[in-house]
Amino acid sequence: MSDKTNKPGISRRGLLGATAGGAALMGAGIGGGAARLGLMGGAAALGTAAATSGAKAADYHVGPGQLDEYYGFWSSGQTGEMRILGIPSMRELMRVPVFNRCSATGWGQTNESIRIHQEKMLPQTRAFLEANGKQIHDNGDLHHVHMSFTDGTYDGRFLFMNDKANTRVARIRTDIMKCDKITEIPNAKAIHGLRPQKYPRTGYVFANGEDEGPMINDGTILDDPSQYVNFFTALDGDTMEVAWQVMVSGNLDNTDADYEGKWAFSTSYNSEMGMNLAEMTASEMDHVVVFNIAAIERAIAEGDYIELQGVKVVDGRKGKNKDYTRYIPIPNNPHGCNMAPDRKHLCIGGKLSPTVSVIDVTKLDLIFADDSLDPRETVLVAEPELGLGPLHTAFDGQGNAFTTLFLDSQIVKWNIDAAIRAYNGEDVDPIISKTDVHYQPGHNSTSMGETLEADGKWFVSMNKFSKDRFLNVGPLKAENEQLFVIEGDNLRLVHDGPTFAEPHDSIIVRSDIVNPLHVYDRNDPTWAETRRIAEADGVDIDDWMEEVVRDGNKVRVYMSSMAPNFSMESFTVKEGDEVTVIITNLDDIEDLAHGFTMGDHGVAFELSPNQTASATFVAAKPGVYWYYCQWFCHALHMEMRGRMFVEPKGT
Ligand code: RUQ
Ligand code: CUA
Ligand code: CA
Repeated sequence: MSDKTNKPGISRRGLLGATAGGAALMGAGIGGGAARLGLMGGAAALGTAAATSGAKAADYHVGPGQLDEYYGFWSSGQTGEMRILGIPSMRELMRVPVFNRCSATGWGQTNESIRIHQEKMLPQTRAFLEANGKQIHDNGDLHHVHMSFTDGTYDGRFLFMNDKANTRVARIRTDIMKCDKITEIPNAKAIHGLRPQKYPRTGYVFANGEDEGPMINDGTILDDPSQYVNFFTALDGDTMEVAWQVMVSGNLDNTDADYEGKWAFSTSYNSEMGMNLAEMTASEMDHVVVFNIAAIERAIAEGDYIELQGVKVVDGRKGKNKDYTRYIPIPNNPHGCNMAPDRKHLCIGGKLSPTVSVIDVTKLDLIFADDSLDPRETVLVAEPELGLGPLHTAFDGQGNAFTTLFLDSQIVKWNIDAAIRAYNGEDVDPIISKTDVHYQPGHNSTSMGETLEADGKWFVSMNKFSKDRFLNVGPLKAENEQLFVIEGDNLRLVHDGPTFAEPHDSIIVRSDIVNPLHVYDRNDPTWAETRRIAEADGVDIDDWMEEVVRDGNKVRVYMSSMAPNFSMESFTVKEGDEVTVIITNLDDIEDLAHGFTMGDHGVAFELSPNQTASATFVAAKPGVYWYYCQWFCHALHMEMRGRMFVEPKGT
C-alpha cells in the first residue's frame, strides 16, 4: 500500500476513515430523518461559499418555440423507463418505457413489445413467470443510460441501459426512440454498472453483476458465501447477445471503458464478499478490477473458458495468474468509475474514503506484464482528498473534474494535473471550488463529458433529496436535479428540476448527433412478426383493413385508423374467445398519433403515424364494449370509437 494513503485525516474525515463508523455515518445520512439531513446541509454550508442562485434567466432561457442545444438522456431508477430532456431548458420531452409497463403506449402489453421482452429471456425465467401468471417482468431498476460510440464519441445509433431488478440490459433505437432489445443476462445477478466500449466503436457493452451468488444457482448451494462468485458481462451491442463473461473476486458496482479499446474497469465495494454491512465495510481497501479485453478474447479463441448457460466464461478471479484481470486496491467501498476525456486518467470515487483515486491507464500494461509489481504503487498517480462521500466524477474536457460529495451536499471542482503534482509532493491544492447542491448528489453529468468531445458548458447534479426546495407533496418527495452553467472556476445554478423516482444518471448529447424519424417507416422491424401473421391470414397490413379472421377460438381483428375513424364501427366475437386486435395507423402526417383502448378490458396502446400495433385479450364477459382512440387526434376525436359485441356462449 502506498504511504500516500491513510494520511492522518482531519476531524470528520478521520471519523469517516474508520470503516464501520463511516458506514454508520453514511447510513445515518441515507436513512436519517429531516433533522439529520438538516445537520448535513449545515455542515456543507460551513465548508465553502454557496453557489450564486437567482441567476439571470436570459442566460439560459430557452423560449417558447425555441429548441434546446442538447438532448439529455435520463435513467429513471425504479420507474424502469428512460426519459428525454432538453438541455438547458430541462424540459421533459419524452418518457420511453423499457422495463416498465406503460399505460399510455401499451408497452409491456402489445404483442410487439412482449416479443421484444421474450426474445432474449432465459427459459427458466419464462417458466417462472408462467408459474406466476405473467408473460414478462414489468418492473425494472434502470440506473445507467449510455449511447453507442464510434472513435471515442457518441454516434447516435443506440442507447443502452441496465435493469438491476431483473438482471437485464436493454437497447433503444434512437431513430424511433423505442426499445428494440431486452437481453436477460445469464449467471450474473443484478446488472448495475453499464458502459459501452468507446473505441474503436460499440462494440461491446459492459455490464456489472452486483449481487453475489453460487456459480450454478439451482438451490444446491445456499448460505455458503465461500462458494459465491460475480460475473462481468460483455454483450455485443449490435446483436445484444452475450459475447462472454468473466468470473471475478468480490462484487461489481460501476464500470467504464478506456478510449483505446484495451480495458474495461469495474469498482467493487464488497471485496470482502461480506453478507452484511459490517462485513462489507470491514476492509480499508476494496478494489478496481481491470479487464484486459484482448487477453479475454484470446482466452475465448484458445478455449480457456467454461461454458455456463450457453455463455463462455473466463476465470478472472484473484490468484489465477492469468492476464485476464488485475485487481488494484482502492479505499474504501469505492463507487463511481469515470474515464477522463484526456484518454489517460480513470477516476474512482472513494465513497467511505474522502478521496478520488486517479489511475493512469497507460501504466496498466506494466502490471499485466510483471506480477511482482505492486499494482497500486504502479498505476495510481493521485488520490486527492476532496470531501465527504465522493461518488461520481464528470469532466469538462479541459483537465478539470467535478466530483459529487454525497455527505457534504457539494460538488467539488478539481484539477487532475494539480492532483498528480500534489501526490508527487508539490505544494499545490487541486481543489478549485466547491458548490452547494440541494441535496445529497449521486451522479453528475457534463455536456458531452463522457466523450472526447467534452465541451465544459453545462453541468447537472442529480440529487437524491429535495427536502425543502419544492411545495410539499406528501411524505414521498421528488428528487432534485440542478442545472449549472460552468463559468470559469465556478458553477452557477440556473435551474432546479424536480423529478419522480429516481432519475439516477444522465448523459448530455449535442442535438446534431441525434436524428429521430418524424413518422415510422412502414417496413419497421418492430412489427415484422405481426406482418407475417397477417400475411398468413391473407391480410395486407399496409392497406385499409376490415377483416375478422377466426381460427378456432382465436379471433384476429384487423383494422386501420385514419382520423377520425377506425375502419370498423363494430366487430363481433364469442364469450371466451382469445381476441387479437391488429391496427395500422394509415395517417402518415407528423404528430398524428391515435390509440386504441378497449373499455373494461385493461387494453390500451399507441398508434403513431404509420405504426402497426396489436394486443391480445380474452373476451371473457358477454356484452357491448366500446373501444376508442385515446390520443387526441381530431376535432371528432371523441367520436373515434366503435363497439365490440361479445355473444354469450352457446348462441
Ligand atoms: S450508481 S449514485 Cu446505480 Cu449509478 Cu451511483
Ligand atoms: Cu384518433 Cu383520437
Ligand atoms: Ca468493502
